[in-house]
Amino acid sequence: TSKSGRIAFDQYYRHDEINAYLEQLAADYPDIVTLDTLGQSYEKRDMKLIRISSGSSDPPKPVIFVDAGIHAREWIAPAVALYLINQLVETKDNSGLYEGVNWIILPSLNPDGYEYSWDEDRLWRKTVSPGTECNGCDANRNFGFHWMESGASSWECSETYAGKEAFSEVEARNLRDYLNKTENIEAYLTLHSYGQYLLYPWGYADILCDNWKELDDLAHDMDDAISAVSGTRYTIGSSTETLYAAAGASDDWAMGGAGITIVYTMELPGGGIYGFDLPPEEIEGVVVESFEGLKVFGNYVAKN
Ligand code: ING
Ligand code: ZN
Repeated sequence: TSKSGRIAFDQYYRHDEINAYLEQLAADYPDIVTLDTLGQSYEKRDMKLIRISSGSSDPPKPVIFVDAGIHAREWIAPAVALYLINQLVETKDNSGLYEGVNWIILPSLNPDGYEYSWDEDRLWRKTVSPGTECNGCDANRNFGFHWMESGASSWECSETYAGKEAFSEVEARNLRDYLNKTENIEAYLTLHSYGQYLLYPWGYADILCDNWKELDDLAHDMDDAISAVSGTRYTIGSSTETLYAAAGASDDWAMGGAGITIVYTMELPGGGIYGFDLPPEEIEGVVVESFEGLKVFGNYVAKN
């Protein structure tokens, strides 16, 4: 097993263990790490995030925001976020990656659903907020930008139930409020699985965002860096043209609501019987190759 710092990438971690790791980094690396919280989930779990910065803020640096775990069952996503954190903070060689940019990383955006996927139903996707007939809402259909216009359901029991109203879910509201109040966020990337896609807006309709060509080019550079490690290839394009139309996703809101210009949904590789249950022994390969893509992403934001 490989252990870099005090975390290993041959297993998945519970929400509490993820938070404990972030706390440990804040204690051990106070010069570059500060902890913050997005707020609490429906079941009052703390949604911790970590800011990684070399300190000097004059002139202010662009900020990259990365989240993972909005969908409970996509366990490889928090693992990739943790590896990104681990490599940025605990590997001296990587300090150049936060010279020109500040990173804010939130590894567990749907902690209640994530814990439910450990304890009750491995394939749980949604939040756990109670309904009448069925519980939970697809938080990635709950954001208030062209909400419910496509690819989302008004039926509570659907896997893509968009909620009673936009931002019905506290987790989505917490992300909205944080992105709104934080200055200089120039890039947003949300980690999902599976299928190996690098997707950019728009997801709500078959329309391309203004800077789609820039996003397409950068995604190809990220894909090249990933495939150089292992041969893994990503499919690149807008969410609608590449996968399907779906309104209310966090990436569309990051661009359309928060005004962030460099925006991706990254669908990591799958594995196991259902695709979401990548075996623990395959975590390492995925986190290592994905990090190469995230480096390209970070360096681009730092220089542009
Ligand atoms: N896929 C994303 C989903 O929420 C997506 C794909 C993202 C579609 C953004 C449209 C917009 O359905 C997974 N695996 O969750
Ligand atoms: Zn997902």
